Amino acid sequence: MVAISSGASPLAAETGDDAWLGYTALDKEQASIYENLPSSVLTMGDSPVLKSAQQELAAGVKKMLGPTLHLDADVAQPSVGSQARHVRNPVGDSFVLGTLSELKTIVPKLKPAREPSGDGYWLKVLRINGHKCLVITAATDRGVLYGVFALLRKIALGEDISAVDEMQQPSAPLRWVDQWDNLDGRIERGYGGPSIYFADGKVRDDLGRAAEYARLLASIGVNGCAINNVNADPHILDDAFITSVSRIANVFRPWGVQIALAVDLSSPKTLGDLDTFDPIDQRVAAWWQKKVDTIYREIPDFGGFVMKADSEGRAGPSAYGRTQADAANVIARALKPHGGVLFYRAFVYNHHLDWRNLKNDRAKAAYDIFHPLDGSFDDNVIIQIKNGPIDFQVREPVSPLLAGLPHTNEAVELQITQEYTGQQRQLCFLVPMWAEVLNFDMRVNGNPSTVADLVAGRVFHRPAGGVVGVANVGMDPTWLGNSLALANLYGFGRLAWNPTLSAESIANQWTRLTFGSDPLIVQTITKLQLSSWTVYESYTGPLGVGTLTNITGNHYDPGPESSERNGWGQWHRADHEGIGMDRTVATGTGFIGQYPPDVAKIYESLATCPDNLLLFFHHVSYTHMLHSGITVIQYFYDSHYDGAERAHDFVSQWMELRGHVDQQRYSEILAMLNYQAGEAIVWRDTICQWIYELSGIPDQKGRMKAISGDYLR
Ligand code: GCW
Repeated sequence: MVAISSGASPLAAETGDDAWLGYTALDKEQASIYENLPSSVLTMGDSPVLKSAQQELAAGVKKMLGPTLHLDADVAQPSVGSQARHVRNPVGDSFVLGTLSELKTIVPKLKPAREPSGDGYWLKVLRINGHKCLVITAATDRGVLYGVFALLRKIALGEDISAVDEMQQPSAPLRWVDQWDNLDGRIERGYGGPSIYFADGKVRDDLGRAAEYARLLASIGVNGCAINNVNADPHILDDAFITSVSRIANVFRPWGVQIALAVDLSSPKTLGDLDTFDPIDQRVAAWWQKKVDTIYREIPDFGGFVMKADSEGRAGPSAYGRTQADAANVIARALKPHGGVLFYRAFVYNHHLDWRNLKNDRAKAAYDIFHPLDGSFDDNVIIQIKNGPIDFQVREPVSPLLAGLPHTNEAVELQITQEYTGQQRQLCFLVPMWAEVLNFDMRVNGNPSTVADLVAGRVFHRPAGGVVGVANVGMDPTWLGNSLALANLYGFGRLAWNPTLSAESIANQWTRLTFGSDPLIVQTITKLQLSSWTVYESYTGPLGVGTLTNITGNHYDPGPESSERNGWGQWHRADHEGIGMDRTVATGTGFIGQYPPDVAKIYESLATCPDNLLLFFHHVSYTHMLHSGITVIQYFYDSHYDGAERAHDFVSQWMELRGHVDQQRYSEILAMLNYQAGEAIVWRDTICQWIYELSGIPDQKGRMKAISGDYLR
């Protein structure tokens, strides 16, 4: 039985390093339901992952409840042969940590209703040798570690675990994050400080922060991390560099997070001494094999590679007239004997499209290129598909390619770093968007088939697949640049594990784990987070218009004309008559025809296309009437004014928390929200003025006069 003590003041300064793993001490009343928890831990095995599990459990219980758990190393046991270091039976009430096969050595009759497999775990209260035990078991040590984090989360959230019996299986086997870190320490589209891995072209000497990151990732069930930019520097594969990368793998290993590298297809030529990188050349295949063998000698549990080819200036198989499958397979075959996988990105498109041709459409590229290759990728290739057909805009439909690869493994790529959604200088909680994406029903063959089911391989019975998030955390104490943005990383992992969780429950949990359970804090932050995506959308890109940001520059400020008259293909086609891209089959680019028929039917017709994606799929006049009963142009004005007002309101909501949240986070977030309120006005005025000048139709409510006076007549 544990003796409960209690603790820390909720107003103590917080830097944010611990993120949602602060394990704030529970107050006496909250802690009282845990009085009967066991006071020792029996760990069945001594792998690094199990050791992390044991230490995490002990640290979490101590911080939240007070007592120090006795670890089994403290319990004297007679030693027998190779089992010398293992305690084989609980000697009192215990937490028992171990795989199911280990557990069965002491509880042979154990028969769970359903056995956990892969990374799944089982939390169960059991009598073993007459002792009450709280068992945390799984098929693998990693599953046990996930079970420990789940149990600690339950305690932090005040859930009763006295008779716990919970089996959890992750939705998809691969739940990875990508980091776009350059070897010089800068991070492409990173807004949380410099790289935690690299500085000045080398792996950092001090990898303490990387180890902390691995712990955070493990706590949300993320099992892989590609550590460098997909715009890959070939030097990542220098033999000497691989040796230093193995130090990163060493700090990740205890947390069950496999590391992976993004690689450049031209490496055999640019780094090696071949005169070609033609994927079907035998010398090229041999080069990759030798390189991969070297990596596995240094990093036996290496996860694999991520590849961006023929995209935004990257080398690709097109240089030799080969296909994306040729490129993927030559590398996948080198990884295969070692159990590695290749995430091959579907973000392949021509960024020199002729904008004058109204039939051209960047959104079509991924499907046009990859769908015909379906079935020709090896089974350790996973096609990594951005959630939308363009590029992480504030609102896009789901990429049709997700339903277009029945014979190929696939993963959906989400963007945690807020490249187009405020760059962590504005609040934009993306979990509601991702929940929509993962639960979107593609109606493959007219049957229910959500994106979550597709990427997990449940629809087409594929062996591998998953969810990837571009995280881009950095050295900033808050990891992502502001402490509220971290809810996106937390939510990513939770949704990747279980896509049926609601955005609300995730926001609520994250807030309690990060800021404690003061009801005012929980209510206020949850509400702010949940409204932030649609608020951001309303003043930066309503009605599915796509990006109105400065697309050729910082991807942040308003710059609606920068999308047009260039080859990047992020067109909104706004002119004096109307706005939107006609992507219909009937009169437009035909993009809609890439969806399964049930979905295509909804988008093709103006009568059924949802308002929030109208301009993504249709070019309409400014006076087109929305389902909501107002015109497109008036919606633009209303949405921008309403959005700016709601962003302003974030400030007053936050100010309710003065004296409740520690001063440091209070002031930092207040400053951010104040700034956001100003930015929202800049957006509102820029976009309203732009669209007014284009359309010549004034705001019915006359609001723009107040800003711009006679200039707008
Ligand atoms: O969104 C775009 C970004 C690039 C990025 C690219 C990609 C890493 O602006 O910075 O490159 O997508 O996803 O490859």
